[in-house]
Amino acid sequence: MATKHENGGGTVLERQEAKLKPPPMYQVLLLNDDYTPMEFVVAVIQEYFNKDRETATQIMLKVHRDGKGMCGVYPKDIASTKVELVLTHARKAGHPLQCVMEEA
Ligand code: TYC
Repeated sequence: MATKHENGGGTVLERQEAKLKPPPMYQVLLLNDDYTPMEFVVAVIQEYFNKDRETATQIMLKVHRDGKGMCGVYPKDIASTKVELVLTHARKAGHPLQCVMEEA
């Protein structure tokens, strides 16, 4: 990566790797509740977080036991979109499932 600086006659390409910080990443978490069916949660984790059935089941059981669990880590806009898609899907199905993001 380089940036252009005009300097009279020519253009200088200046290195700037050291100035560029990686973008902040966000964990997407599911929260436990007493009403959303386990099977629905497993399907959500498979569909929206690209996990296989075994991994999705383990994440769901961790949420069920511990109250919350991480489904993935993404840049801010992708994490935000996943939260909205999961919440919309859950509400359409009539389930109170909660999905949140927090900086990793
Ligand atoms: N606790 C729910 C039940 O017993 C299952 C569940 C798991 C709900 C994970 C939400 O994020 C969740 N049916």
